[in-house]
Amino acid sequence: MSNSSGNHVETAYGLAQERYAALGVDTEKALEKLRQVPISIQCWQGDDVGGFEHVESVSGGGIQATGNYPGKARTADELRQDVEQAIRLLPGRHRFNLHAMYAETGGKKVERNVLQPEHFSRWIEWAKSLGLGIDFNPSCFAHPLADSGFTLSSYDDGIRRFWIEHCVVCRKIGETIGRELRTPCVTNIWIPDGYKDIPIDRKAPRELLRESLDQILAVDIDANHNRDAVESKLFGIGSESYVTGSHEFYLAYAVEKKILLCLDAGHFHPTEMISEKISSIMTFLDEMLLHVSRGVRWDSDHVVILTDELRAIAEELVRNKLLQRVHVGLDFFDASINRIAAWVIGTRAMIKALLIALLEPTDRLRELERSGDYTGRLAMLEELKTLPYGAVWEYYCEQQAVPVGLKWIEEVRRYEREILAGR
Ligand code: RNT
Ligand code: ZN
Repeated sequence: MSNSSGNHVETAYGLAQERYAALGVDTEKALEKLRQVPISIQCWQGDDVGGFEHVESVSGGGIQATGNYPGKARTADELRQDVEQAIRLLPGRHRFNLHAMYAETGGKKVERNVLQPEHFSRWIEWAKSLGLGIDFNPSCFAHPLADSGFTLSSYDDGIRRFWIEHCVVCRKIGETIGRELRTPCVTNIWIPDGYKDIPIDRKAPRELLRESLDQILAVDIDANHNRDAVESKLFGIGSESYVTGSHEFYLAYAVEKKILLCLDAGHFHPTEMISEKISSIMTFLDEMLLHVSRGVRWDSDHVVILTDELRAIAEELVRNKLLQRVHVGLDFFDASINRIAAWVIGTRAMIKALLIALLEPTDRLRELERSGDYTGRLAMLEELKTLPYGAVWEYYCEQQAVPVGLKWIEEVRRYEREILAGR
């Protein structure tokens, strides 16, 4: 970085710092807090939710990345190399969110219900070397035993048993990951189960799902190392009329079992926002997980950008002091643009949203609200939108020794020429 750009960033930061100080906001404190918030970066953006098992299956549980941008990761080594490149462009220290289908079995076929921690030892060593935590997910889709569209809520005992066993081994893997990396691993269960067309029995599959989950959670796992989460969904491709694991189902289940609830931003009606739900859920649960995503007209998993909803999510976490209790993970997969750029754009947007929220004079706004001055509240909220948070963001990037502004894309383009083009 040249001195002149460094000076420019610092000058702009100094001015911004004064503006915020006038409102009682300490920008240094905000950045100190921001540095401590990890974002869990989803492995599956790197290879279009493919995994490396090469199983034959007719259905992917409705999960499908669109696009065929060249250079996708074909092996775990390539995926690690790619995500390392993305991480070099992100300020702060983050986490990596791994799916069971990214196991490394040394060329041997290992069924998902007998996976062992050793099949993830290379991932764990890699994370250690980079100082990353890892979160984990059973892969209950893209498998012949998921082709019926049902897994943990299947009427077939054998199918159900297989997926119960898979989820149990995943919790054990999560426990090992958490212990090895000295930071608890959040293991999130999402299943695709549902019907394309109108069912006559909505209850029986839910009872089966409850029984399956009970069996999965009955296995004793150290909560210091592994935290269990369940992720709901409203509908999917091929499950338009009914999804067993609905929001109401998992909300009730998470409260009953005191486990984490996962809210995916794309898993509700298009005008229904997860930001609004966080405060209710956190009144009853100790922790939760977010899958920050961007649906466009449906659960399309577009790359996260700095939308009003993203800002609202960050505001809820900051205003209610939930940054320690709500785990922030990303869930998008776009194969129509450079996949590394997708990671960088989405993760940077999430960090920016958190920064903007941390720069809010929340105490003042709260005073206005409690004294009934709604005029003052609205006026201030509107005024805050044009404060110079961009200058604070650029200063943060510089401080963290990552490219300021659009400079990061030059790095991605160089990587595309030197590495991706050869694949
Ligand atoms: C699917 C869920 C789920 C997946 C990942 C790959 O609708 O959102 O979280 O996207 O597990
Ligand atoms: Zn999700």
